[in-house]
Parts: sequence; C-alpha cells; structure tokens
Amino acid sequence: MDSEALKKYSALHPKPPGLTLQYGTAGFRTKAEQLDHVMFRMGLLAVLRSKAVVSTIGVMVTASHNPEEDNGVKLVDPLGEMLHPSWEEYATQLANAEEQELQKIITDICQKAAVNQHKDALVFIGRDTRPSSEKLSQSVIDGISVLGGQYHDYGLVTTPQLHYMVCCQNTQGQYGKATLEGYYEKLSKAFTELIKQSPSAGGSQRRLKIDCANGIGALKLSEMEPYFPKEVIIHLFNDGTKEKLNHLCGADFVKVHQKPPRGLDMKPNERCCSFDGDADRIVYYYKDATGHFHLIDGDKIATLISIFLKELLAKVPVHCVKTGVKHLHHKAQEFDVGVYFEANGHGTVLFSKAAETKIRQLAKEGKDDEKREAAKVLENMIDLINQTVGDAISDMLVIEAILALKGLTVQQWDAIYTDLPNRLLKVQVADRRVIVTTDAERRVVTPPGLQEKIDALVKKYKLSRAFVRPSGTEDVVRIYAEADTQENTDALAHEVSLAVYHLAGGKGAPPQP
Ligand code: G16
Repeated sequence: MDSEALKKYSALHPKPPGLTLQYGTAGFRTKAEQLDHVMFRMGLLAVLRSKAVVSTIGVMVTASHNPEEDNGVKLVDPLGEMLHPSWEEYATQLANAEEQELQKIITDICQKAAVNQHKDALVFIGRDTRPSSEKLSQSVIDGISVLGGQYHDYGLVTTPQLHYMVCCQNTQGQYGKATLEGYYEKLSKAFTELIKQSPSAGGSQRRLKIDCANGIGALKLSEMEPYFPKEVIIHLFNDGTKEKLNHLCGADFVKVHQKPPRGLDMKPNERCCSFDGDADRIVYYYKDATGHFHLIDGDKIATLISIFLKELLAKVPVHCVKTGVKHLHHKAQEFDVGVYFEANGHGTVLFSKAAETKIRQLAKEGKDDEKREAAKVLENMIDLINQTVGDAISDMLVIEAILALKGLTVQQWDAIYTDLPNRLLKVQVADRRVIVTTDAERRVVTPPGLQEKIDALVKKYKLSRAFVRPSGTEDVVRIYAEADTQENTDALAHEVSLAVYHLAGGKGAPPQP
C-alpha cells in the first residue's frame, strides 16, 4: 500500500469532524453532503473485500426510498448478496476513522480478515439518478484506485441490476451475461415464454401503469420495453423529467400513506404499481368502481407467488426475522424454495442449487408430460426471478406472468385474503439507539416501561398488535399498529407514538393525531 498516496487522496475526501455513522439496514445513509469521505473509504473497503474473497465486489451509490437530498452506499458480495455481516463492523470503523488513523485501520482489517494484499481487486460500481450520485461515485473510484484496484463503472443502473452484474461476473457467466443487454435478454426471454403459455396468449393486450418514483426505474424500463412481448403494454408515470425523486410518489409513499402517488392518472379497476427510487421494491394497487383505493403490498405479493409455486411444489412454512432483506435473504437460503417479501414490497424468491438442477433436468427429460410442463414453467420462473436481491422490474414481470398464467384479475388477487387495517408512523427522538428490541423486532427491551405501555395499549383494542423499532435507514423510530377498524388502528398508532415520544426522548412537538 502506498501510504503517501493514501494520505494525499484521503485529504481530498476529508471526514467532517465529530461525524459518526453506522452501516445500517442497507449500508450508510444520510444527507449527501456528509458522505464524500464515506464513499472514498467504501472504495478502499471494496478493494480489501475483493482481495479477501478473491472475487468481484459491487458498490452501489443510492439512498433508495430516502428523500432526494440524502444519499447512501452499500457493498454487494460475490453472489450478489448484501455485504457479509462480519464486514459491516469494518465498514463502520473505516467510515468513522479520523484521518491519521486510516492507515492503521486498514492494516488492522487486513490482519483480522486475512486479506492477501498481493491479490488483484475488481469492483463494479453503479449509481441511482440523485443529483449527488455522480460525484459521490467518483469518490468511490478514487478510493478503489488509490489501493490499486480495478473497476468497472456501470453508471446509472437499478440497485438489483448491479447485484445481478456482480453475480454474473463471479459465476463466470453461469447466472447470465454481466451487461444490461444480458439482463434484459435473460428476463424478457423467460417472461415471453411464460406469457406464451398463458390461456390468453396472443389475445387481448395486458396493460400496466407504473409509477417510477421519479427514479432510475423509468430509465431502465424504457430501455427494456422493446424486449417485451407485444401484448404487454406499460405506461410509465413519474419518470423523473419533472418532479423530485420519491416526492409524493414511489412504493414507500404509497405503502406508508395508503394512497395513490401524485402524477398517476388511475381509472377504476386498472392495474397499477409503484417502484421505489432505486427500483428494488414494488407494490401494486387499484381503485374500485366506488373510488376506494386498494393496496396490494409485499405480503400479498409473497402470497401470490407462494400459492403459484405451491401448486407446482409442496407445503410452505412461514418464518419471521428482523427487518432488512439482508436478514430475510439468509433465512430463505435455508430452503429448497424460499419466498421472502417485506410488506414494503422488497423481496424475491430463492431456489437452492439442488432444486434448480432437479427442475432443469425434469424440464428437459421428464417422462410425465404434466410434470415436464410444470417443470418448464418453474424453469422460466427461475430465469425471470432476480435471485440476488429484491428487484422491482423482475418482481413485476413475475407477478404479471403469474396473473396471466392463472387468468387472475388484480381484484381476484387482492381477494386472496383481507388485511386488517394497519398504520405506519415515524417518531423523531434524540437518539434512536435507546430503543433496543428482541424477538425479530417484535418486542422492546429498552427503554424500561415502553413494552409494558405498548402491551397495555394493545389490550384496549380488538384484533390489535403494535410494534416499535429504530429505523436502519432514517433517523426515526418506526411504529406499526393494526386493529379491527381503521379508526381504532389510527388511535392505537397515535397512542403508541406518544408513548415512544415520552419514554424514548422525543424531539420537537409531541406527535399529533
Ligand atoms: C432498505 C432495506 C429494507 C428495509 C428498508 C427500510 O430498503 O433493504 O430491507 O425494509 O431499508 O428499513 P428501515 O425501516 O430500517 O429504515 P431500501 O429500499 O430503502 O434500500
């Protein structure tokens, strides 16, 4: 390592004095102007990680659903999964190191993680459409270069596309070609095959309205559209040409506010969906003939996909883990087929190597016609699903294919089960780390008395539950409540948010109903 060069370049990306950040639910996230040094240092860390695992590593510059002024960065591990938890700690140490400690921290990481400095390093970089992203990704490149790493800058891509590229590269093309054309071709080929097998194939047009959150999804869907089968017609809204990223639109807005995004003209019973800012989440919705809005969130997406796969496979057990797809992904890897979705629309399906091999073999050589056809459908599903991470484009195509194959309308899908009324709220506190949780974030351990208070409030309402946890991406505490009616749900959510405000050091004025 050339320590003089490190010193020189690091001084060009100075850390604001006293600033400490945490590698959170999806990497570092905060105001863009505080992130230059973090980007440079994540460039350094990506080189170390690449040398340690002797594979290509990804760095994505995005703050996904956060407001446009924020930004963030996360590392992508060799098979397209999130950075291994053991390295999150190194990321935090490196991001928070004072200038003069940087060299020592790097040496420490190399020792602890057995990094062979003589290995080559290759890093794939991608970024979202935020105004700050281009400059910040340049800082990542500075970090990579100063440690002698090579890089390939994909420029503007969705987060899941970058995960996909990393996986393709490290499987020597087995997972697909590490190019955007490779991604479009692989997904659209599988999608076209599935649509061909649907009862309405070649018949009526299938229309879908998509709110792109004024983000990268609009750009990438426009590029991909020519690859789609002719009967599938997509209409893009909030394409980023006029309004701000994630502002009053996008998957997070629609899920939290349970209302349509601004800028999408919705007619009764039309199938619509929203992506988030970096296109790794999706939620569906429609308005019925009376004008009532129906949200179809991640839970219902998981149900649709599970029911579809279950008909082709066996029984589906359910498990619960902490918030963050990084936790869900590892749980899902324990099964032959793992379906995971957060209610916010972030999720995917994983197939074990053994299951995939068996399905592909059956699709090719199966003696029984019915089983062979089922295996072919599954084989195309495997190719259509982005198994590296939740992917709004891929998930949308999976859903559209299933609806077509099963001949289901959006209303019939919605009617699979009825959600209890629910409400998500945010409360600002002086330090959100005072809230410590257990049992997959369903119970609060500290501050003392808060869980008892929540339990007492929940008892006042029928069919009720309420959970409280610190966000890993925003400086807030999240409240979730459900109960028998919307009125009771809102009252419960409000009372719980007041309890958080009073017992966990609320900032500013108390929450209003
Ligand atoms: C990220 C994570 C998701 C998580 C979300 C919100 O999503 O990947 O798993 O649900 O943050 O996390 P929290 O509620 O802790 O703030 P995204 O789409 O923002 O990258």
